[in-house]
Amino acid sequence: MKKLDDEIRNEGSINPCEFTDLVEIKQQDNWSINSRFKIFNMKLIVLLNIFVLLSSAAKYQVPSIKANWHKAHELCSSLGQRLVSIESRDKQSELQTFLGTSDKFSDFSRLWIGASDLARPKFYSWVHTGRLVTYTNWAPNEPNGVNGTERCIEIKYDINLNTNYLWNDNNCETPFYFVCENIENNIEEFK
Ligand SMILES: [Ca+2]
Repeated sequence: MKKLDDEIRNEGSINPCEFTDLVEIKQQDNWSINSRFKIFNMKLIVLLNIFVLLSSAAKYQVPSIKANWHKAHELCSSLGQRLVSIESRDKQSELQTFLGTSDKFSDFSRLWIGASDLARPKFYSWVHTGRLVTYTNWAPNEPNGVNGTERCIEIKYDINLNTNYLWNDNNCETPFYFVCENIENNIEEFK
């Protein structure tokens, strides 16, 4: 009877060799879990970046046509959008991210944005809201209003320049590509 009790008691025990194997399996499991966690994090980061790009791509567009500033304003309106406003550094950064993915954007790009001083010389305002331009990203020595003919704002990219995506006032009649953006239903914008 004692022999039988000993056999039953020992049935659930683990000999030293089996225990070593289990520790190795446990370590392998931990490594596997850590690796899978890292891969999951990497996938999550990639997905978030794709989401940001798709979100900005859906918000902005560069139509496949060059137009003077006035026509650009009309065309954006006809698309249910507006010529883009850039009211902050964050918005400027967001737009730059989008432009880098646009097929109309090249190493030497010039695009109209929605500001001019047509309403009042030397006082730039956003065409969609009439608000004065406060945040600016002018290129050096701009706006220079050459001969009084440069009244509309473009955003410029030149791969040879150290600084880019800077603003310049230019002749409103010059045909450039332009950036339209969705109109946000934000009543605060008009207050
Ligand atoms: Ca200029």
